[in-house]
Amino acid sequence: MHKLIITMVVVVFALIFGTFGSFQEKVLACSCSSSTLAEEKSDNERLALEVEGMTCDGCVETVRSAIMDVKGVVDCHVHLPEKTAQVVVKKGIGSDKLLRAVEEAGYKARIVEKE
Ligand SMILES: [Cu+2]
Repeated sequence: MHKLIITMVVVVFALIFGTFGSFQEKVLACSCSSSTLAEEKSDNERLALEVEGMTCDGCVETVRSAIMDVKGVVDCHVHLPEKTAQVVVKKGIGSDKLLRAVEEAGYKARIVEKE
């Protein structure tokens, strides 16, 4: 009789732990998909442009707004002393669009670095 009770207790525990096991899997699966979302958020790439012809802060602002107007551009920092523009774009955005935008604003640009 005691053996039967012990067996039943073991079976019940096994069932509980079995359920918990799949529950944990579900929780893990959940956190996995949320980390995929986080990766989608950082699904950007950085481009460094060398910009020719900038002489003052006005130029910097012109170049910056020209780049920011390009669809897919997330962020842009233009540095006058280094004559560079650090641009964060959504992956898959052609860098030629950025170069064209800068040229249309009256400056020359080329890609110096791509991560
Ligand atoms: Cu200027």
